[in-house]
Amino acid sequence: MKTVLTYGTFDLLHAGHINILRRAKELGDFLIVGLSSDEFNLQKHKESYHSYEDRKLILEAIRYVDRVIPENSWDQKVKDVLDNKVDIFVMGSDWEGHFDFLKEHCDVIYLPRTTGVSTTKIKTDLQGV
Ligand code: C2G
Repeated sequence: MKTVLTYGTFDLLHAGHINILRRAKELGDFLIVGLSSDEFNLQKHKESYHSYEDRKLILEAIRYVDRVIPENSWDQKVKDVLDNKVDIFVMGSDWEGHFDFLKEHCDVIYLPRTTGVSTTKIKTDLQGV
């Protein structure tokens, strides 16, 4: 069994999120998502609309996602990869190169971001609606 791991906030779920989750799952058999906690989001200078619990509920309803674990810090990835026997780490191309340190533990693949959609754009477009 080939285990894939990815991370994110996944707030206001959109096609870009689904595209990366689908493509990540296509690379293996079991997809684990490290979901940013509300507290960690603050470290990423992000504030999500949905709580961690709701974002987790939504992710767990997606056919591509097999397990959701909390992402509480920048420093947990190596442990997560080892603890979960991860074969492939996947992130969108906006993170190209940021996680190459994981290459000694697993394959690291950056997939092209879906253009034209983002949580920030959704929030901006809906302002004043
Ligand atoms: N993504 C994408 N296309 C978009 C928007 C997002 O492919 N139009 C991808 C991102 O590249 C990322 C994933 O969807 O791989 C989740 O995106 P976010 O929820 O914005 O997560 P991010 O803030 O990038 O958090 O430790 C890693 C961080 O937790 C990543």
